[in-house]
Amino acid sequence: MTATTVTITGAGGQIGYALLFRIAAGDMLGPDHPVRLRLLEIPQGLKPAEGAALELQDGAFPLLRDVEVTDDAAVGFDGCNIALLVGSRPRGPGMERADLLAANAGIFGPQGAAIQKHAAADVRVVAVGNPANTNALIARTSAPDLPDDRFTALTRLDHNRAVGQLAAILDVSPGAIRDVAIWGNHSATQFPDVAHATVDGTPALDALAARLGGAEQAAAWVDDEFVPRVARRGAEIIEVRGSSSVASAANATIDHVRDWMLGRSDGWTSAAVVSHGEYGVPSGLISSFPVASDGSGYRIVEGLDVDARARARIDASVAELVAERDAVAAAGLL
Ligand code: NAX
Repeated sequence: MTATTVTITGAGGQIGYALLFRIAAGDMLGPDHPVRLRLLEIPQGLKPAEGAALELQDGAFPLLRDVEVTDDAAVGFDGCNIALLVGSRPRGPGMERADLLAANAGIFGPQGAAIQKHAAADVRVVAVGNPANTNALIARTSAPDLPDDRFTALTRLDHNRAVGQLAAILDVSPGAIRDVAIWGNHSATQFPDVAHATVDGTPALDALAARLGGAEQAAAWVDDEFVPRVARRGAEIIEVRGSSSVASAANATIDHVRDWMLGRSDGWTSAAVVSHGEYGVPSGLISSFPVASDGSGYRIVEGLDVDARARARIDASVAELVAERDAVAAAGLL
């Protein structure tokens, strides 16, 4: 089998370190699928990336064909089939949101252009670095010759967090839960939606009502505990752990790519993909939707009922995405 070339930006960082060994072990593309890794960093990040490359060698992974560390995007994206855009500029003290968007546009714009120029024709891209949806949009806009469906942003961690919370309250395995959805932005405005979710085939809302003593109690738990907890889980992890999510973010990135490349049979998942107007989300925005995959690409699950409360929450998160897009455009960066 031909090796797949996976480029990881920010590979010298924390999520990069958690990703590399799982990719090399075959967790992302399958136990028979050889991989070639390209670790793209900025000059300050080269040493940790080089150290990780030494450790990859020491892992003696049978599937790992080759590892290259570089700070040159032309080399890093050369022949790339899967681009994991993890490296980004974090928010510094006193930094305004507009400054953060601009700093990241300066990263994701050139990377999008380099992907168009140097990557393989079948390249697929996922933005992990925050603000992930808008960073993906910037990369997408900088690669106009590539199709829309090659560009995604990661909301799978939010999706997995939602499944984890449901599994915990219902005391079931996460594997029993299907068809949770994350809508909107990967931010505190996101809408984790259980309206269509099932637990071992039973509607999740019925299972919650049985567990919590009634439909009213179930609705209150969803609105007052579940939605805010999932949306703010990143902050909770920082409070408890003293550092942001790393292994769970790497795990979600692997889930996102595996389902995208290989397909999934057990219901839908969530990913931020380019809208073509589905569910009233403005065309061109990269927003999270429920998505299905047969391995040929992510497809937005259409035709779901969206009630007035869900509509309002989706609209609020999409309004934030529009504001991010407009801020970047106003600065001449889109
Ligand atoms: P780290 O600060 O540990 O690593 C970031 C790495 O990126 C550094 O090694 C840095 O040198 C490198 N880098 C910076 N600019 C670069 C560029 N232009 N080209 C290549 N590399 C570059 O952060 P880490 O904990 O790994 O997090 C990475 C990103 O993931 C952050 O933006 C973070 O906010 C984001 N996250 C996104 C999540 C999601 O669900 N979408 C969840 C986890 C995480 O918060």
